[in-house]
Amino acid sequence: MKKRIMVVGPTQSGKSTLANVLNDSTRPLKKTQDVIYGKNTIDTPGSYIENASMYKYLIATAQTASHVLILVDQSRLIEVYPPGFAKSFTCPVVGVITKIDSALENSNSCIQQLKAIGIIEPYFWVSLKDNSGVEALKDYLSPQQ
Ligand SMILES: Nc1nc2c(ncn2[C@@H]2O[C@H](COP(=O)(O)OP(=O)(O)O)[C@@H](O)[C@H]2O)c(=O)[nH]1
Ligand SMILES: [Mg+2]
Repeated sequence: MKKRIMVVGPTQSGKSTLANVLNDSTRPLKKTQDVIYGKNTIDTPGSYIENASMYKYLIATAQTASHVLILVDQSRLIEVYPPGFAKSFTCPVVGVITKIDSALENSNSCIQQLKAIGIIEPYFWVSLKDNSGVEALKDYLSPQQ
């Protein structure tokens, strides 16, 4: 079975936008309670990380993933991830800070969150508004590596 990149994050953190970029697609950004399999990605609902009772679905879905991307939204500081959550996954976990075009003052808090989740660097800083940081992330995730 083909392994895909799983995208995890709270509602509105930019998961579906990032999935589109990783799929070179323009699927409409509609809110969904379902897992969406794209060409290269598994886009998960925000509710899966916003409710502890749903973590088991994230962990089960990650069984077929090549990587798990954990998104932290710089524009809106909220703490949804439990400490050490990265250890729930057997595949590599990658920290991605999204919406870096806004609220620069939050950047240190985003790093602290990723550390508390138990993710090791490098972290990837992306803005999908101006597509910054996307190529570095794509290169890191590409199968040749
Ligand atoms: N300013 C800014 N807005 C973004 C960025 N990425 C996504 N958005 C917007 O944030 C909103 C939520 O994005 P979406 O991908 O649907 O988030 P999801 O709920 O995590 O799937 C949409 O209106 C996007 O256009 C970004 O890098 N910068
Ligand atoms: Mg979405």
